[in-house]
Amino acid sequence: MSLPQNDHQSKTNHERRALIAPQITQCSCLTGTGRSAIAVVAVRGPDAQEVLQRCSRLAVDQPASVGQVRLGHWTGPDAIQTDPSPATNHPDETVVITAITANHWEIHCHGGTAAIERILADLQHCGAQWVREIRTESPLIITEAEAVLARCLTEKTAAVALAQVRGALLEWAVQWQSQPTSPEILATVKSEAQTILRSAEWTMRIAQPWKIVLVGKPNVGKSSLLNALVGFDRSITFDQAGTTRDVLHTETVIAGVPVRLSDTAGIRDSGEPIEAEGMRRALHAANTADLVIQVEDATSQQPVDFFSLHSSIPQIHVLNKVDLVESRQTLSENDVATSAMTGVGMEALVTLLGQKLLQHAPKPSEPVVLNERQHDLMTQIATSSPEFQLTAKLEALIGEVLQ
Ligand SMILES: Nc1nc2c(ncn2[C@@H]2O[C@H](COP(=O)(O)OP(=O)(O)OP(=O)(O)O)[C@@H](O)[C@H]2O)c(=O)[nH]1
Ligand SMILES: [Mg+2]
Repeated sequence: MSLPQNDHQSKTNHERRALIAPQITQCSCLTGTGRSAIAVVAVRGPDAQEVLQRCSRLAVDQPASVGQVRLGHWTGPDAIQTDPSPATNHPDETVVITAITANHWEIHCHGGTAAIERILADLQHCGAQWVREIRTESPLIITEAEAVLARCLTEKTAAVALAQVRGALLEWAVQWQSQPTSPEILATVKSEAQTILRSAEWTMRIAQPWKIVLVGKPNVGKSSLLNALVGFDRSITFDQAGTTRDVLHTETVIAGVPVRLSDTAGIRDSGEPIEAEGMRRALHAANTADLVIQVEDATSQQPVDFFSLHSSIPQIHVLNKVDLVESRQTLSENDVATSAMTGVGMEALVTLLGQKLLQHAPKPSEPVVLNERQHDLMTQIATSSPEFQLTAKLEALIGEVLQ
């Protein structure tokens, strides 16, 4: 079998990877106990590649590169690699092999206990140490990313955290840490740090749902729109102003982003104490939202009049009940005409919501900051003076290696 060659790796690359791989080669089953369709066995450490080469053969004999997913056969230790049916005690097992890094491999095999036990036994025979859970001597930057990844709710957000677990930000910091500091290097690092910070508002909160709040006058169709967005009757809707009294939440996913939608009481002049409290809560929810959907009634004879909220809060204006009007008013690019009743315009609304939610999202493989600590250090790097101690700040960003 052919696995990635080490000869292209510079010393820096090798050192970088050593930061996120255990010092001895270890193997472990990552999937839970009990039977399942597929199991995943991980091998990590300095001899991971060699151990795999002794036990398996790729279906296509071309070197596998990091990130590739390759079909292969588990032949067992030191079977004759050119013989498709080596005379071992076990028949070949079909597996899928992928290199997460040069020192970190995953074997996806049949989920039955026999296949898992055989693979783990073969790996141990070749010198890997079995552990219940592979604990790496990871620097803080990696363990922080692992903690965020564990809380991510969608594939899109998890992909961003996973890239950091695999070392995107670590590699960025190690790469510059190993360079001699010169004015040119400092300028490049500062500029790259500023680029990383551009997505910080998005990346620092990927483990929490984005707060989207619907506000508007009574009876415009806020609750109906929320129900149409989530696909079930979460809120009571009724042809009477003042139906919704409190703030009502429901969670869903829009464009791969987890969101918490909040329906609120309609805003109008009212002396009724419960309704007034509902309106106070509605405005508070709107002013602390990540995105506000302001709803107006398309049948209203009054000129369209949206509330003025804090200017930093992104907003979408929705003209609802368009099924009841003959001609629509002209809409700007942040406006959508909908009918919660017939579904007209709902797709456009979801598309616009997705655009707003993903406006500052990074590409999944980009280095990003995931928490306040990383953000503070990146800000110091991005705004540093020429005397600034770049290496020390990058070291602080990487953090101590946790045993
Ligand atoms: N024809 C039509 N009727 C709608 C539409 N959206 C909502 N309605 C109706 O309008 C009435 C009010 O809808 P709600 O969703 O309860 O309005 P709301 O804004 O939540 O009202 P409050 O909770 O009182 O503030 C209900 O009878 C709905 O069925 C729409 O797009 N078209
Ligand atoms: Mg309502």
